[in-house]
Amino acid sequence: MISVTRARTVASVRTALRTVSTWSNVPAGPPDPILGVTEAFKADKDPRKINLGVGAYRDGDGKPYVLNSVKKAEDFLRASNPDKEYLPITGLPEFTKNATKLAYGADSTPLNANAIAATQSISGTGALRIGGAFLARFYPHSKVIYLPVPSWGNHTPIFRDSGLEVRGYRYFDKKTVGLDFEAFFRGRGIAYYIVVDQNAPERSIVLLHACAHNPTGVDPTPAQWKEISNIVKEKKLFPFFDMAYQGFASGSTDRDALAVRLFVSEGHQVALSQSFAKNMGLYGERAGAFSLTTADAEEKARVESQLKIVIRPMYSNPPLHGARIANTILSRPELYGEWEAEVKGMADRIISMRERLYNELANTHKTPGEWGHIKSQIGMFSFTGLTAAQTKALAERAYIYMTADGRISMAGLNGKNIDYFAESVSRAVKGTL
Ligand code: KET
Repeated sequence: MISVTRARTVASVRTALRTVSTWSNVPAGPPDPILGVTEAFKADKDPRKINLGVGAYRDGDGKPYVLNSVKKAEDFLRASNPDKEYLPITGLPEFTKNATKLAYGADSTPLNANAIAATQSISGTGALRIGGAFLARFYPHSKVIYLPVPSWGNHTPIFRDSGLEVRGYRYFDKKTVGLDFEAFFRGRGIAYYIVVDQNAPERSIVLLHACAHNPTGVDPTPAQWKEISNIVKEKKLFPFFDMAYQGFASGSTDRDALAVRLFVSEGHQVALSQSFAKNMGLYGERAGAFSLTTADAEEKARVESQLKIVIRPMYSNPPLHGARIANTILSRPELYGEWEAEVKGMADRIISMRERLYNELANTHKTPGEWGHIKSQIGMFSFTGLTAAQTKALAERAYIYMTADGRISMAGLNGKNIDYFAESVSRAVKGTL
């Protein structure tokens, strides 16, 4: 037990420190719009609570899911007793080779595989950050990047911190809960939305979600991608693809790479961010890749030399384990086959939840409004159209957590919680919660 005098001394030192501390002027920042939802969920003690905030897959019992192909790859790695040496600055060379093959296609003609400059990255976020920093330093034509509105909440801070100027292009139409058709058709055809900002300078950088657009779940059709490619070409824009969900949109990694492969075959040079967080369930392992298509092997070598100079002062070199797991799966045919089936299994479970949620909302509970978008949207998320007030009420009165824009991670729903969820949403919409 401490004495009264000692307690007083401690208290007065604390008060003094508070007034003189170097950090006394640091303002408290807001919680992260996505990861902050997980913090609020964890703090909630109600057994009925549901977390539909962060995009992380859950199995039919609501549990985090470690893929069998990942477990087998880890067994294989353990048996091979690998060392823990530093990786090269750009990571595990076989991993980047196999990761880019997954994105651009095994038959990468007309792309010369020896002309893809690539580096391992700290998952998709790290890939975007490296790409942003590289473009800010070396893209000769512009420092402006256009993001879809809305986009993943972290895109703006990533590119702003990379040294680029962030602007938005219209993407989503709140009225139809689909692609912004008014913008699409105004003046000039279906892909007009990319340049809907008439003042968008030629040669700006434009960020495109390769598949499973986050947060809207609304993707262009193949024909619309072709139009977008034409406009990008005409405006001489530079396309930067964020592919965080390859396999999650359709269940097929090949089909989900359509946009990237189309752009390459149409002669575009592209930048690409890849993540293995979602499609291999390697969230915390932070396995990803950043790549740029270049003219030839000599140019690739020059570009990679500069990627190293960007990366080395940031984090020196990337972590080993996740890249080893991903590479083992990508390079061993028996694991690759099992992984592809598991990706499809995850995508299919999400699609079945969409069907069921639609039925519950529209038919069982006769929820006011149009709910067809729950079924038509693609990928991990549904952009429900719920208002900020409704999402707040759902958290406070039904212990259901989602981002304030009404996005739900469909993977957080399962046979056990979907009825409670649908009923609560219905009551929130009717104002009876
Ligand atoms: N791009 C997009 C579009 C994306 O949704 C995410 C993650 C990432 C990149 C980066 O993921 P990484 O884990 O760095 O490979 N999105 C989910 C998680 C998060 O916000 O960090 C989410 O939207 O819930």
